[in-house]
Amino acid sequence: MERVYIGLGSNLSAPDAQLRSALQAMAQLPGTALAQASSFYTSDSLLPGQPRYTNAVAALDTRLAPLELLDALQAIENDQGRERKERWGPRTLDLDILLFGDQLIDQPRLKVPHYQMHLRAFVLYPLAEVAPQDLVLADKRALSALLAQCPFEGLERL
Ligand code: PH2
Ligand code: MG
Ligand code: MG
Repeated sequence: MERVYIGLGSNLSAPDAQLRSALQAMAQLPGTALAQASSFYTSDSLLPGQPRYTNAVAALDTRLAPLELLDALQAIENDQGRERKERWGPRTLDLDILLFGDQLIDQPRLKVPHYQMHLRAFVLYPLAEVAPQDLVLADKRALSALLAQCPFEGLERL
């Protein structure tokens, strides 16, 4: 059993409802329990000209292997109407594996910890709600140190 943190994001088709559906779908995955979900936060898209995002982070306990979980999350994205056109395009649902226990994963389909999580307030602040205060990432960075370098600026907690 591994404790896994998932970043949820949506900026199309009623984002808050998309995140609620995704939380329910993740809770029903085989060998997986939803331990906790953060508050929802809104922020501008990193790419200008797109609708605002709603983001959250979920803590899961799972017996799935990393690539099995990735497949399951992509199936949920697809079920909720995700269209994969341009990279970073607007999306009904984005589910990113942020952390997978204390595993460092470097595979073509999956890199963990998520490569840009340290730059993203919309990941770090909801993660801090559901993770232990003294969380250290598999690459030895402390969550508290990442938060200290990432201003809350631009985030609105719902
Ligand atoms: N995701 C992106 C691009 N830009 N901006 C916000 N605020 N939240 C996101 O989740 C997000 C984004 C691509 O994954
Ligand atoms: Mg993604
Ligand atoms: Mg993403």
